Amino acid sequence: MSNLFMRHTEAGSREAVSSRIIMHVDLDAFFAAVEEREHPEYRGRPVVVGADPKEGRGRGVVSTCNYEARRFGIRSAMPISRAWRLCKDAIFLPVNHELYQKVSSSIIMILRSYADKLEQVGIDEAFLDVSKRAKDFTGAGELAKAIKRKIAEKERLTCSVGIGPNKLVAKIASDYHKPDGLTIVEEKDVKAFLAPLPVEKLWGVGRKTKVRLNAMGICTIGDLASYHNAKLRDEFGAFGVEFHRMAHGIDNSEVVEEWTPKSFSREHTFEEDTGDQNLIYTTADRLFEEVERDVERNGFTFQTLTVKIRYEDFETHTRSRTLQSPAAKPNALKEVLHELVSPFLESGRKVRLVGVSASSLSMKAGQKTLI
Ligand code: TTP
Ligand code: MG
Repeated sequence: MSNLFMRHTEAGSREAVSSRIIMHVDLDAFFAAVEEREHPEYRGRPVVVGADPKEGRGRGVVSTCNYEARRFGIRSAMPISRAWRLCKDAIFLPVNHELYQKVSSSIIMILRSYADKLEQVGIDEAFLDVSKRAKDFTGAGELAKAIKRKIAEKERLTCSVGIGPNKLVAKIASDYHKPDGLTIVEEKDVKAFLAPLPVEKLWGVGRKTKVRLNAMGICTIGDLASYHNAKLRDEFGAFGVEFHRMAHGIDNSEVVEEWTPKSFSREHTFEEDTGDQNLIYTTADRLFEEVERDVERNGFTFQTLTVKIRYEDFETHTRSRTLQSPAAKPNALKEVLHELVSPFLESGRKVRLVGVSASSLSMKAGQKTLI
């Protein structure tokens, strides 16, 4: 297959564009799989990585769990107490970030050796542009099998791979068959592949957008693709137009070599809901110091500071401030932090969780390191 094909542009003219072959690789049950690898005696048993369940009294959340635990209905981000009730016999483990980070770096290095261009998008996933490496989609499938073999051999882990003509399709394809999947969607099959999938599989369609789309009678990506473009624009503005393009499987975004994390954040769930303002401020200070250290260590500066508060009834709010210059002094930043926290405490409501995040990151001058 030639890597050149003719595309009809929106203006109706024809232009030659080079077709791309993009791969998305996502590790299966990443944190839990690493733990299983380190402790072969856990194999075959449900494993949950996250906060301490404290026999059902634990107040944090599940980071992830293996597929055995998923059979009990346990999922990422679920309260750990609920996970415990769903499967008391599961093996509950704390998050060992340092270890997962090490494994992640080694996997990214393996992936890099198979790609023309690689974009890491999270701790356990990456996009690979393999247009030059693979002659066609069949060749890309062989490449994916070689990658899977290499990861199994070197890191004793499995991953799921999606291959498509762009990042959007590749990402949806890698999620299509998990764990240990390989899904190849050629350009000619894109619309048929996407059509039956629920709309929330598309980028940017979160829970609220899904509800609005469903209310308009749009449940599948196929429904969205055949919906009036103009009506979508009326309802969602520029996003509506983008949704329509995505529903047709169009995505021209490049695989960008240098991935920059969007933010660094930390949060803390109190042992007991608290109205103790002193405790809330000192916890926010500690989280802020940890976040600042992460930002610094990874060679970034940040400009936006966000505080998250969850009240005892789970109502959650955030408040942000964008600073004029990124290099403010730590003490001045703490003042900003306290100004962000204080309005949340005025009502006297008890607080369950406090979180701090730093975003609008830029690379420090002269630095070229990535996580
Ligand atoms: P994911 O790739 O979303 O999940 P996963 O690898 O555990 O499982 P899957 O087989 O479905 O891909 O996330 C990668 C890691 O990021 C995950 O192992 C743990 C962490 N994580 C959290 O800490 N909290 C979360 O809410 C999610 C979704 C992930
Ligand atoms: Mg994963």
